[in-house]
Amino acid sequence: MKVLVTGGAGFIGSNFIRYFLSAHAGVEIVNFDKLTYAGNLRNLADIDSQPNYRFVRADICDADAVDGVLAEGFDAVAHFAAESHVDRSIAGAREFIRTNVEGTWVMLEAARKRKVPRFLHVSTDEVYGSMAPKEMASEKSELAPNSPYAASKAASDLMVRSYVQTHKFPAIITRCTNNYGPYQFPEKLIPLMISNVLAGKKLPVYGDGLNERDWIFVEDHCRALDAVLQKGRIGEIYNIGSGRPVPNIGIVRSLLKLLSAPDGLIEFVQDRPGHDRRYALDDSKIRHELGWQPQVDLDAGLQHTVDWYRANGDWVREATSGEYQEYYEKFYVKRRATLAQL
Ligand code: NAD
Ligand code: TDX
Repeated sequence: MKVLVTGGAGFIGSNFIRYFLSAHAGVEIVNFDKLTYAGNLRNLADIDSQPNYRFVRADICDADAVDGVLAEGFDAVAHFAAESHVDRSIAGAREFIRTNVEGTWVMLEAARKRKVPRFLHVSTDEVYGSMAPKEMASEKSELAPNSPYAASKAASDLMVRSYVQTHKFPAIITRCTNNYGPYQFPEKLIPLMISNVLAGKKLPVYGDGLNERDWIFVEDHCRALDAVLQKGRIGEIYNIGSGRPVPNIGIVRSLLKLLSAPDGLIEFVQDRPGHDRRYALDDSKIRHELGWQPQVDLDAGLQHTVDWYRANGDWVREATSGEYQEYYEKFYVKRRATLAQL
């Protein structure tokens, strides 16, 4: 199976590539990524010289670049590339519209022309908006996005749907809850809190800290995506979650405990505008239909994540200083040139 992964230098994409290459023999992956601030090729440093993996630096909005790669022929596209941080979408939504909406359309159009047999669109629970206490969103729930990020993802989901309906395009949509784990950029709640504790900084908790998120360990998400890619039904949507929403303050206190740091580091700060109170998903469809279920419980996943950030101080330092952005020119290009000469 040859898969084009977009956004593979980001958090979930890089975990997916590592997982997919180790889970299946004889597969091939091309990683297509623009390397925005969120793209870090260091995430794949351990596999970037494997012969069944290749990186292409390009923008999904560049139709010629996308078509040029798809011309090679692929069995599937796994489309992760997106602007993904809610706070950045509040500061400015332009890139979210460009990459998430226009970029997804470019991908769909190119994949349709090249007759790609399977297209996995990786989306989010945020498209359903905020849930009331005890309420859970199923795949049939209405879309009610509240942030510009969520609205851009909902728009991309609807564009995918239109290609399925109009062009009989073979796409599947997944909507997952909040991911955490190794290689997550320290702007998102869990890696930000861990790296702030390690740097002796305060932990900014928005509002009253009682907003709930349903955290899933990134490898469980990758396993779910693999199952959908292999066995999911074309035209369907699959929710993916862990079934256990937790208030943010609970997560922050658990991290402090694991890091043996005092609660006094917590600082309640001004709330995020339009801050969704609660995300919760009914994911019984993927569990029943594809036999998937999460394998890593929250305590074990948080422990593993804290251990990883502690053991990878260089990665954290480079991610925080911006040094990681030099990795492509300084190391990746050179290493590939050396390998090509051998
Ligand atoms: P991320 O921000 O860590 O990575 C995004 C990647 O996309 C980066 O490598 C970046 O360089 C690349 N990219 C951005 N714009 C691009 C463009 N125009 N062309 C090519 N590449 C581009 O994101 P993530 O957290 O890994 O999320 C991946 C996908 O999963 C996104 O579609 C996101 O909406 C979705 N998702 C994320 C979560 C979560 O908790 N992080 C949960 C559910 C769904
Ligand atoms: O400094 C912070 N303090 C804080 O209290 C940050 C960065 C976040 N928060 C809160 C806001 C949210 O309630 O923590 C919660 C999680 O925040 P984020 O990590 O920014 O994630 P969220 O906004 O929930 O969105 C995430 O999950 C769904 C991903 O960023 C999205 O890409 C994904 O689609």
